Amino acid sequence: MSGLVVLKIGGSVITDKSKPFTYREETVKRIGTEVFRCWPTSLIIIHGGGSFGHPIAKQYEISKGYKELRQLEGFVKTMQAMRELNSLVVKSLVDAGIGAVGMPASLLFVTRNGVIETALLDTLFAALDLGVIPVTCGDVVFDREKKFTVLSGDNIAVYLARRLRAKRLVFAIDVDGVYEISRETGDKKLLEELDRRKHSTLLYQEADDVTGGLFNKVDEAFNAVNDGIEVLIVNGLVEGRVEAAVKGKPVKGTKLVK
Ligand code: IP8
Repeated sequence: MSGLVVLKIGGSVITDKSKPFTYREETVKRIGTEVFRCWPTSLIIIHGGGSFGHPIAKQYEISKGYKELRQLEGFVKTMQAMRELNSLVVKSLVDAGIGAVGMPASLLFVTRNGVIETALLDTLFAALDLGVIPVTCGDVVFDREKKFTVLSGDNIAVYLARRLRAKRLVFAIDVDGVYEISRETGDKKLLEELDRRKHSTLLYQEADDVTGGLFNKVDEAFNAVNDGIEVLIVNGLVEGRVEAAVKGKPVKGTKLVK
């Protein structure tokens, strides 16, 4: 699908991560209007877990897989929280005038040791074919080894971009891109371009996310870069950046390069 763009919107953009279950409706509606202006670009949207999915998944240690009975409660509660967040995101996008269809990832993917092994993508393909936007999310999923795990929206975004041969993969996060932080002075410099070698030398802030934060996102995204997909990381909290990135126009952010 040569014209396809995959857009991952971070949980820190769509929720306030400092307060459980705090949805940023106005932000998602504003991103929705930007996405609306990208029509007729073929698009898949994936969003993160933010203050809906991560606190519960962390509390019940869902990423470790099934160890004890009490985790089942955490598994279903995390799934419930992500369904709720997915519905809220889809509603805001529809309010912005977009034909958006929610598809929680727990129904699309089965993993083995956290890696996607089965992807049931018929409904996603049908939606794309119809010209409506599939909206999936990081989620708890069934896992063939661990019984269950957490599948990050970042991994889903890279998987779909590679499998569907997208032309561009855009990550909307809550800062301007990837920064180089000086070990001596602590000064921060936004990297307009980042290659894998440099990535392995950078200091990344310790992630509070159960799925590994910015390091995991960038590390995983280099697999898409290797496949020739353009990968951009932009600030989703700043008006206009998502639109420019999806359209392939010049934009402040970090481009991953070989
Ligand atoms: O925020 C994680 O997705 P991410 C989803 O994209 C859950 O890493 C359930 C915590």
